[in-house]
Amino acid sequence: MSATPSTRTRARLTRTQIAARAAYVLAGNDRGRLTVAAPQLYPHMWSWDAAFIAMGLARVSTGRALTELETLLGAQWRTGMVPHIVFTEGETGYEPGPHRWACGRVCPDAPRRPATSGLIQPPVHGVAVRRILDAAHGAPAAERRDATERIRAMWPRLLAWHRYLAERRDPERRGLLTIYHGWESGLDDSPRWDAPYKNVVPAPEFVPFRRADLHALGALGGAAAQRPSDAEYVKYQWLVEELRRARYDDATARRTVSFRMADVLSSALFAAASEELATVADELGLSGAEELIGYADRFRRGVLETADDRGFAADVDLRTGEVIRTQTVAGFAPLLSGGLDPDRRRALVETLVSADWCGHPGFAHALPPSTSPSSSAFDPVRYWRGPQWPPMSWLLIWGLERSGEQETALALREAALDQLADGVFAEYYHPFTGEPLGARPQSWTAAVALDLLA
Ligand code: 2M8
Repeated sequence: MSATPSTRTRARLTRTQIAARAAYVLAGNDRGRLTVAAPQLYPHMWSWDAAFIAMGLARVSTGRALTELETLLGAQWRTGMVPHIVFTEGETGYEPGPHRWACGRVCPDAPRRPATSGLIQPPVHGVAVRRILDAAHGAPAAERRDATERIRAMWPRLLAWHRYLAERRDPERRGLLTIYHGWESGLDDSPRWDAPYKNVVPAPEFVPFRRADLHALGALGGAAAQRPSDAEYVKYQWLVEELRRARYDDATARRTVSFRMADVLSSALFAAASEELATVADELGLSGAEELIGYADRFRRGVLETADDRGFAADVDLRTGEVIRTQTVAGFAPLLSGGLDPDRRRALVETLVSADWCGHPGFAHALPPSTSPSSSAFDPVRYWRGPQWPPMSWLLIWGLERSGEQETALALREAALDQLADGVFAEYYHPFTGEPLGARPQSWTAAVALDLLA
């Protein structure tokens, strides 16, 4: 057992203190034009972290929030792909680092500088843009004008990103995004990927490299049991190798990479972000609103087609056509995409608050665990296999609000703020003890705190 005191004995911050400390954390992790995801464990910019960070920064300065997105979009590939990592120069503490990805060397579509990874992450950036514009509405005129101009300037890149996803990651127009790596889902070692990872078998001559993550977490006092296992990590590394051999070309990757899943959660987020961006286009008189609404409709339909009679959604293994049903938080994707009929929406919300999920009587905070405690795959400390993740709580609160489920949204918001009152801003939390786990301070955790308080 860890020596960390339980939430019951740890000091609790007031809401004002949470906000002040969260802003302080973001300032500490600020490297000028980007905010590192977490100083020791993730000393670079991550794509979906950057979107959440921008939402939090928007509560402090919409200008600084936009800088975050500009930095990320500045690393966009010629195809429109927004890479999952933008590497900060001179920082060698993370593996796989730039030399292992070798994107600029093997793929003509990748920028030479900055160095990036060759994967994607969930496309929540449009949600951030919408929220920055909303925050700008309440800002002084000069700040508002600046925000509007900068959103206009980044618009072609945002559209190119959505086009890339719709065209290259869903060429068969199922309304579901293809991913080639669990890392692309953002929920790296989720039980969602256990079955497909069985088919990922590194070549016998493949030599796995040193796991920098365990070293960094160890320095923070965290245990290896909080991270994905070694057996999984070898597969993660092997998939990077397969993608590099495919020169990060989507058509080649589709044929050669041994992991090809339709990710229901990313698809729901893509539908939602497309819808949000369409409202930005309308408001600012920008092109593409109809196209974006088209993506929102197509991907919403794709998500809902995977849902069972309680509205619970599933991923699809595109190599076999098999629908993979797991008891993970991704099942709530329809609350993010919207579009469920009222009966199934009610049923899904009831599932969410039931004892199998947020309402487990032993939980320190009634928040969504990454995996249901009733699943045999549940592990309360291991990464995306059980712990509660603040950005995931944020997404569900946001989705519930958009779906008109205000009461449940409010209850989750209160619980989330209660969890964050420990002031640690941890990467994830033990659902039963409330103990902070993983990296700390984690930027997106601080960012969602700021947004929840706004
Ligand atoms: C985690 O993923 C990275 C790989 O992308 C890692 O474990 O090294 C995930 O939690 C991911 O969702 C997150 O964006 C990233 C940085 O916070 O860390």
